[in-house]
Amino acid sequence: MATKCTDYNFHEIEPHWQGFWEQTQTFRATNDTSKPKYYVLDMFPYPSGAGLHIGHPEGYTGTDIMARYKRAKGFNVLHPIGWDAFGLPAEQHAVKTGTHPASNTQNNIKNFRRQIKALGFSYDWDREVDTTDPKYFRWTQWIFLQLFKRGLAYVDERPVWWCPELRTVLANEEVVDGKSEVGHFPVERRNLRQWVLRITAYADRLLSDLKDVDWPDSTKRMQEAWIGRSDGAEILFDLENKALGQLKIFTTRPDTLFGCTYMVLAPEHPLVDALTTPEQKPAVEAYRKKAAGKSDLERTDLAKDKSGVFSGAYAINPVNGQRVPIWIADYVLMGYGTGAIMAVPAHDERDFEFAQQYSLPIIQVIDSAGAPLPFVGDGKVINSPGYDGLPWPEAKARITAALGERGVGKATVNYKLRDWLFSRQRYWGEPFPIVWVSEADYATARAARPADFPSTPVTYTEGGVKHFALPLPSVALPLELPNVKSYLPSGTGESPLANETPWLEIWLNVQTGAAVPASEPKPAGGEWVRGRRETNTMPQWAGSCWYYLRFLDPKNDAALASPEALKYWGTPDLYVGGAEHAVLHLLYARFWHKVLFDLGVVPTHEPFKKLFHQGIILGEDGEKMSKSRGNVVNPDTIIQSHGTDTLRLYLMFLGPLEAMKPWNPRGIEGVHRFLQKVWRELIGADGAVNAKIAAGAQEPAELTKALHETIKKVGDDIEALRFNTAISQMMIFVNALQKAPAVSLDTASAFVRVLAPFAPHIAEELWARLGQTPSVQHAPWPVFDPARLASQEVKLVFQVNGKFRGDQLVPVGLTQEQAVEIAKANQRIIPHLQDKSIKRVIYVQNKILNIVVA
Ligand code: ANZ
Repeated sequence: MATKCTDYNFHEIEPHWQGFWEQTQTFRATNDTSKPKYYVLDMFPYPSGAGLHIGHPEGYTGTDIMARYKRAKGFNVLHPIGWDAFGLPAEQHAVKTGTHPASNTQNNIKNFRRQIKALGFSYDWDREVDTTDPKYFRWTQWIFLQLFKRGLAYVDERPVWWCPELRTVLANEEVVDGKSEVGHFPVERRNLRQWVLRITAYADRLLSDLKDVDWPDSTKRMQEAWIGRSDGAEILFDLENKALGQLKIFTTRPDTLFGCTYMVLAPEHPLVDALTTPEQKPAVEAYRKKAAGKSDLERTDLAKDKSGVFSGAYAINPVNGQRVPIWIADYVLMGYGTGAIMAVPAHDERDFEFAQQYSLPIIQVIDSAGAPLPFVGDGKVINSPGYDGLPWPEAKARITAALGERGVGKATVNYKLRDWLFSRQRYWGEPFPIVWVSEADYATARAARPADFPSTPVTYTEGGVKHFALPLPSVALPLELPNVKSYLPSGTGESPLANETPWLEIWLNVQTGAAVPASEPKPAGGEWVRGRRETNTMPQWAGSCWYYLRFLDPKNDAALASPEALKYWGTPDLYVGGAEHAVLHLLYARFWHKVLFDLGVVPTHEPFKKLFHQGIILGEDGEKMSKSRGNVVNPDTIIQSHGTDTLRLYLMFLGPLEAMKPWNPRGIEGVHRFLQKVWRELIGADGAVNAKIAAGAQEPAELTKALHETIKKVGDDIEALRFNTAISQMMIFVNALQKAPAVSLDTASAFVRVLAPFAPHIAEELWARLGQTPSVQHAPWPVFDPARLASQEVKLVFQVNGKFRGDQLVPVGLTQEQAVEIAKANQRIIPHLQDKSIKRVIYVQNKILNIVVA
């Protein structure tokens, strides 16, 4: 049923059809395996207190157009949404106000849901998920248990980034330029016991499987760089003091061994103490202290001055027996390779600077054809007896092989990728399903459920006592968060959960995972052990690592999703979200997916076949939108003033989806007028169908041709996510519609179907008024007749005031008006027409369009 309004009253139309969709559950996805499936996914939002940002509806509109289009093309479409709702801001709010983070989170979710619903997206709201819902995070904990029992989760006392202001540990990825990514607070190094996930075990697959996904090249390259594979060798240098054994280094350039003039150990290297001569001891000690306060970034920054100290000791170069002094310097990191290097100042920039600083010898071993040192380019080996004249890669292979035969070297692969630091000292995250117990109790529990345990126990020692990590059985999940009095972290590195005695110290039933506070007597019956729960929580990345799987079967209590749902829906066919997730979320999710694949839980080895990043929308001033600049656009305001359909069209017409582009209020008026024109062409002043539209009306051939071109172009453009050019084509069609004295009902309704994915509310209304049965969402995509298409395209040159401003492929035989319309929609031309009025147009069909403006 259409609304009663006579003019284009979006205030009435939009809520009306949103209500209709909700009531009739238009977008509910059923597991109808008779149809081909299409799964289109948005990166689900973090429900912040600030509400939706304009970047959200940008990507969401793109996926929504795709979802609606694919439904019309006969696919069974899954298009879900949910909330990535654990995280720091809700907890900081709790610290400030004392309200439980859960209630703050629920309020934010409510607001986000309202805003998203007002945008008319065709989500299946029955499948909404929330990462903080115990029914959801039960499976996050379950996945952790699978990682745990496969030996992919362990604890480690390690130097981590500690942020005093946030009072938490941050992952490498959360530290940018020595500051926390959230809040930009300074961070420092601290040794803390942490949970770590062995993502490095998957480094090779994470790298090589990038070839199997259709992702933006830049994102693939970022992942490659992050994983950072280096092919080189580990080489053993004898120490001059034979009693101390050998020194192992990692190098990517064994071919430069003859140019090694000194060695460097990281200040934390375990051999430093033993190596250092008594005379050098005070200097080395002082240097180590100083280095401890610096970040890796500061230490390896090429721009920083190099510093170091001589250890007093010497190593022996395995290729020529030369004595090489051993230095200690912080530009060598303990966390990479072996924490020790052979320095080749002639061919490495950092070594070169260091050698100059401390007057160490420099020996050139690669021919630089006269280029100055350091020379890091390609060349032939020189000054290397036995290898001279060889191209360096060949010398690398031969020297590595020769060292291998003598047992002092072997080819090695190194990765920049570090294991994933997976614990946070916070309240508002998933609790670990782990209880720390004694060795004897661990043995008891392990005997009861051997399948749940890793082959090597996970342990840590504190105050001489060894603690063993006992996994809860999966039947005991979810392990919920206790209520606490204070959300403030302790500041010693322990989370607020550490203050929670009834929850924390327990008697645990080893079979069922049932718990009783330790303050009570040990329960009778069954096997009970005394333990302390893990107090860290999981990082925010955990819940978003697998949510795309939960949407397949969100209410399943027996599994994260049923095998049937996993088989039918598989993984998203299209995943759209911000490029800022290129290495974090997108790498972690790939890791978990591969583990689930190895476990036989999912049938595919990659989670996201096709990925697309929407571009950032800048403020009107061309700057990044930010509260402080006051250039933030709130979607609610536009919906109020111009309606959702206008906002949706506008966001898509602003430019290519992937492009970074500034907000432009004038453009809103433009697309709004377009929708008004669509209304006027289809609906008469009385609110009934425009009198020129009739079943079987004899419309001009031009119009029929324009329709078929539009059906084809819009369909092709949607498939390729080129929504802006699809809209230009619809504008061309509507101009033809305007000129036509008569229009067949078939043509009018076909156009409404083409418009529907973009501006679904007005399309429903028009569809109903054209006498069709709702909903247009159930109507198939119109079929174009290739015979009616323009046979070819030509390149049309655009000039403004006689100056070349761009060109574009267009169908042959465009009228002058059509050509002008295309020019007005062309991103390269728009700036030249802005704020100007068109005085004259000179048009040579199929060749050139010159627009004269003043
Ligand atoms: C000798 C050499 C000669 C090197 C030469 C480079 C050029 P990527 O490609 O990043 O893996 N290196 C090894 N371990 C290091 C550590 N813990 N901290 C700082 N630097 C380290 O770089 C590997 C190269 O970085 C290695 O190869 C080593 O220097 C240095 F003409 O060895 B090379």
